[in-house]
Amino acid sequence: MDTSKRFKKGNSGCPSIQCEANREVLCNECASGVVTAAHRVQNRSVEPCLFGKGGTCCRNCNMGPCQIIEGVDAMVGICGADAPTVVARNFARIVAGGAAAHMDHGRGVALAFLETAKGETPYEIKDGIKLRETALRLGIDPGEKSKTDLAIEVGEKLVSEFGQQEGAISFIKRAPQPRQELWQKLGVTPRGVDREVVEMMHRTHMGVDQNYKNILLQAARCALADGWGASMIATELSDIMFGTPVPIRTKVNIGVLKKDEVNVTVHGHEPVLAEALAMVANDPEIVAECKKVGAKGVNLAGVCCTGNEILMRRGLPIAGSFVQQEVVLATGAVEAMVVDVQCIMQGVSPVSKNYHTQLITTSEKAKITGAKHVQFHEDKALDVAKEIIKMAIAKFPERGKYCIPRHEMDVVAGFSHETINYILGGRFRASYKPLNDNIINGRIRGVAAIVGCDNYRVMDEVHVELAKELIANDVLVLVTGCAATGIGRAGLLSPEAMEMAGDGLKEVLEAVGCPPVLHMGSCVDNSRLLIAATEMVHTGGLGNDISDIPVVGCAPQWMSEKAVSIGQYFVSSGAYVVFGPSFPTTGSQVVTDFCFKQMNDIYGGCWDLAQGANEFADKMIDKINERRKALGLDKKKERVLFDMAMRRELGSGIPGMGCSPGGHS
Ligand code: SF4
Ligand code: MSK
Repeated sequence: MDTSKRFKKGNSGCPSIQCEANREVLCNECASGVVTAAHRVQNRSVEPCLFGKGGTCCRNCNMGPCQIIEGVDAMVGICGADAPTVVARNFARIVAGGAAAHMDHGRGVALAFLETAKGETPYEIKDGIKLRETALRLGIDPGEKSKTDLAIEVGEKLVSEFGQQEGAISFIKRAPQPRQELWQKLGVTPRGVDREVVEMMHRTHMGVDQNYKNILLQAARCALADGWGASMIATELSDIMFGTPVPIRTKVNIGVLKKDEVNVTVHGHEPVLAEALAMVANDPEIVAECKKVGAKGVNLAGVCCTGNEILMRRGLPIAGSFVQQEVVLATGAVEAMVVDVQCIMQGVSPVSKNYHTQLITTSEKAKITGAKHVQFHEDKALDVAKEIIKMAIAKFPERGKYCIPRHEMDVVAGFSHETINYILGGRFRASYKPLNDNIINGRIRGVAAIVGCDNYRVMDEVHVELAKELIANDVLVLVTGCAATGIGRAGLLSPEAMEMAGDGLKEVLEAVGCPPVLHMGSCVDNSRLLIAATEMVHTGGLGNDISDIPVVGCAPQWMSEKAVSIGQYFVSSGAYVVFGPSFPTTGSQVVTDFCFKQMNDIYGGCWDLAQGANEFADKMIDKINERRKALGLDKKKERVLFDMAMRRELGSGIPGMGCSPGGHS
């Protein structure tokens, strides 16, 4: 079937969306005939199935599919499975799916690291200090070992943890001691990375684990193997290999595409190919090829989390978040979109067919009908990167009508845990002490993480409005993933945005000179947030565990299974996590109560659900205040309540605002 024709009939045109950059592209003649997710979501005539939405549809065996209704005796599965069992199984499989994606990403980075350590790739070991620190954490004595020998030992140890069967994964020891003891007591300490996903899939097979609490314990173990295992391995080894991020200025939004350069967008998640493309983009051979076709050079820009990886480390711009991936192509100005794995909509293939754009897949795990496949190999990284860029250059003369919107926004990114430590304490006394002190003295109310995807089913600017409300209430905000890109588009990732912060937070930000919202990286980099929270505990004065500190998290527009795995590893680590606009267990009140209430008794952290920026802010600030009270820090800090007029007031003066592409007007 020719998928390029599939979405063309009758539903293209100018969709109703709030995002100015997206509207400028999709309502332009250059996008005529193009159909994107913005159109598909509008034209969908069937609402999501209630059984699927609430987690009560089971298709784990061929006696089904069975649709279950909690409390109705006749509406259990043919096998007798009740709603809590089915909902817990479905939830656990979402966690396993998300964790598996991070695990395969982490394994890829670890194998590339080992090859690099052995001198078999063009990459290098850039951060020798972090290599030594990581070795020590793994129980490896760096002694007088050469960088090469040490890197090989570290690489071999971490690669082995993917297939480890017994014991505990190494980075779990970075968690606060009481947390490690709790996990041990509950039996949720991950034994190996892959093992926990395999066991999760086994236990949710027909006729195995049929106690929802027991299923959810393994879901916790599986998620912890992601956060404190695979994701942390991916982040730490990427930092050692490609450099630990430091603050860097760059731009985001579709306007970063260039009219006189060959635009190559890198989309997906893995940093290895994007790094290679960045290494060759200014090669004299490539520059000469560009000249031949009348282009000034190659403009490398990111989409989704591959974008966040090269933004954090190289300062390359991000053209779009998840919901903008097809819109970026609909500019008609992209010579090649190069994709690796995860969050790549199949819709990019038919959209690319409307233009000269070459869609290129590069992973044997992720091929797309209609795309050209160029297999990436780390050992030939630069050759493959040059081949891809030359394909893009060859497309430049074929560029037809195009429309690059004027929207782009300055951002400052690159806030790794190490950087925050340095900014707060300085090179010689790097420490989180100033952060803890300012939380204790009340200038900073607490810390909130806004993470995860953007989503065409969400109706308004939740990320941006929420971030504004949090900082105005003296809450320092940390962001990752596509939420970071959306918040960046609205101007909140620049130091100038400190004007929107409450007086206390502003005073601190002025002293250290950083934005009120700190971009900490891609979705695997949520492991940086675990380390930051742990560091706050170790610094002292805010309790003994992550469940004590005034820190909360949220994913208001979650889309991917990875977000659920991330949420669960934060909950199991003691954080309060709010998701929206829906939660996948609502078909069972029993399981939902367990996630929203009883998990708090078990882990000191739990899930919650909210819709709209106000409700998110209410719940998150209430939880921060509750934790402050428990720590005896509740003397100050009246809550500032926001109405729409106040929001507009805060937004004024920030050009290019109003770009949550999920929003329908
Ligand atoms: Fe139905 Fe049970 Fe089979 Fe699920 S496992 S499809 S509930 S019979
Ligand atoms: S890319 S997982 S849409 S953050 Fe990491 Fe963005 Fe969510 Fe994909």
